[in-house]
Amino acid sequence: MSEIIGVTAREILDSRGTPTIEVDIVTANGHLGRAAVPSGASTGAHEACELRDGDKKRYQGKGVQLAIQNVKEKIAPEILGLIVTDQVALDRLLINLDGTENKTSLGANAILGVSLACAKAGALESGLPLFRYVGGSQAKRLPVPLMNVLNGGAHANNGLDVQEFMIVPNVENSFRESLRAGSEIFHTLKKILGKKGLSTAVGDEGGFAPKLSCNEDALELLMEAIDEAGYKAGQDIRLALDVAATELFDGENYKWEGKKIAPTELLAIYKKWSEKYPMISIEDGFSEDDWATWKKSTEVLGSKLQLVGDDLFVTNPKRLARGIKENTANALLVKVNQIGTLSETAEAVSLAQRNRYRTVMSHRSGETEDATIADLAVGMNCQQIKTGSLCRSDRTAKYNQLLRIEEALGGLGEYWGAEAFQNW
Ligand code: 2PG
Ligand code: MG
Repeated sequence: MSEIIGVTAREILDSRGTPTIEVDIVTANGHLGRAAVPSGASTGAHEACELRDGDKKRYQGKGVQLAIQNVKEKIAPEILGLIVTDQVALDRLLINLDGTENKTSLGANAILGVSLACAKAGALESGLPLFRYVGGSQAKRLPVPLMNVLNGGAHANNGLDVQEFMIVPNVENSFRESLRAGSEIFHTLKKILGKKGLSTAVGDEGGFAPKLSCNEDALELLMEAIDEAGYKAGQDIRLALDVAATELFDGENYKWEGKKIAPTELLAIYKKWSEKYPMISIEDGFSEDDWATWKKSTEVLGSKLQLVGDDLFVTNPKRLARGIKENTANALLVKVNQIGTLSETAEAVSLAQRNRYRTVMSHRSGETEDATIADLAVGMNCQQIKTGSLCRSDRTAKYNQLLRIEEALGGLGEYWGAEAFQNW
């Protein structure tokens, strides 16, 4: 295995047209690992720091020149000469070099770009596809996708409180066929929206973003589309939500359809929906620091529903450890840029899996053509992946990479299917 001989970074544009950082790492054997960093809109307060320039004259303050400077001037001199496959040592070095709790000194975007580019160069150096390099010889399971076909919240301007209305396919116990089902339902939904005179323009994650009169109308639309596409809701397809409730919380109540409702009222709505619809998973049903309601909701709904902590855990092993100790939530959303290195991501995933929390590898609403998370989902044996809708290349790039992985595995690949959930 050869050493790192080149490190560089550049400013590129993400799917929202906002700058982000891309890092290249070159090895002595001539391999090039390249990684681009994603960016959220509904970010949690406890996430690792995304360093932006704040210079209002460039990209409205969103430039990433400082992060790039940190890669070139502070990180590169420290990692040149390291063996590229020593990922844990490299990540530890980056964490120590930064020296802060939330990576505020170098920026988690700078650090993550280097960490992932190194992993990709390491995979090439080893002659392995990334999922194999990360997961070893036994990595062979394809995750179930949670497909965000109707967008609201911070990802659209249609006034819907819930950020993501998702369909969850488990068709013919195959990733490929489940993807096909998702696409067919997506296109059927488009026709239905058109017939009803509703907008078919899409939000940040490629899902439709029509103006509806209430959140439940979105669930009804999904049920209609599933049926009309020829699938059975509750059998082939289930429903999932990301409420992103941190965005709705004022410290006491939740904003809901123009009113303010108490946490217990919101919990009652989820309970009603879970009885009325084939709901399988609710992410961020409550705010990131509303631990009390989170715990209560786990008592009330946790045996029936998957309850996913996103802003609650921010892929941080420390916050996840608290959740495990306090019986709060039962699944972890995994976002590489919430924590900032590959090794810490793997640590969070492993902690979740050892404690029987399900793991959902996830994109951000601001993405790029980089499809690394598809490989990480398989490599880290995540039961599920959340990577948006069935259109827009920033989203389909990840599905397409999963198709390639499925093909590479030949007959030996397995779809997580029903087993991905506590009770499909
Ligand atoms: C989420 C994500 C991704 P964002 O809340 O789960 O869907 O959105 O990247 O805007 O935080
Ligand atoms: Mg979320």
